[in-house]
Amino acid sequence: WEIQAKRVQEGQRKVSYAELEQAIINLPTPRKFSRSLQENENSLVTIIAEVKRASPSKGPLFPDAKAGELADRYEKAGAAAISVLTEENYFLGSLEDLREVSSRATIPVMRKDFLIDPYQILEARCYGADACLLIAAFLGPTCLAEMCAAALQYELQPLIEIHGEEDLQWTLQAVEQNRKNHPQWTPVLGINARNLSTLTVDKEQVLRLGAALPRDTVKVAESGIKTREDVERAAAAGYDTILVGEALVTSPDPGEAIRQ
Ligand code: IGP
Repeated sequence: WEIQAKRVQEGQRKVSYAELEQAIINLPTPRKFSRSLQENENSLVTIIAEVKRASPSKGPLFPDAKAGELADRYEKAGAAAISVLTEENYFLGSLEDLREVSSRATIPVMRKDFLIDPYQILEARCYGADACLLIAAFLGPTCLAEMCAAALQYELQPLIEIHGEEDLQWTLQAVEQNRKNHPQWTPVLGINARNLSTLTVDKEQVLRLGAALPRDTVKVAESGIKTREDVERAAAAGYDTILVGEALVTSPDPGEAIRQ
């Protein structure tokens, strides 16, 4: 499947870049994503719980439910942060879902989409996001570093997603570059087990690449986490946090699934 992510052309923008920049001046400071992920009292890992209505591999998952209600359950059950898919074609998400979740949550909220333009980062901030996903393999080295700079400039913490050795190197470069301007920044780095072209999940890859992530970062294991054993293996491989979507949205009791 081809992701139709395009830079948002000026003519297509309902609101101009300058207007968004103006609008964020009056917004409250975003909630601290990395700090929340690090606040782990006595569980193996912290959890980013995802609001995902559908996926390209599974089709609709919970298409009619209310995003805000699901997010409430996640938060009550102890999730450290919430990820909201805003991609409309494959994941049936929306910026409205992001707004709804963010207006009710007290924990940090991340915009998850195939972001490629700083305009979308500003948009995320306006719809209440505290963090945003940046997919290294999708952006390439130069664009990744630029998007990372834009996110930090607008006070959003990026979760940089890595799939293999090459984009891991791009990520480490982007981190090093951006740390010069943001010495206090604690990078949040995720290894995604799902191959973006084949959609298959390789859990071994996550365990292997996890070892290559720098110490002073928050390490996130993403995709295909379903059982207690998956969680234990991620924790044993040094991950601080897990990102879980499908297993939670399809669970009869998402809150209980998190508590377990
Ligand atoms: C969640 P799962 O297997 O628990 O539903 O996976 C998350 O990792 C997955 O939704 C995801 C994703 C992405 C979706 C990871 N990276 C990038 C869209 C785009």
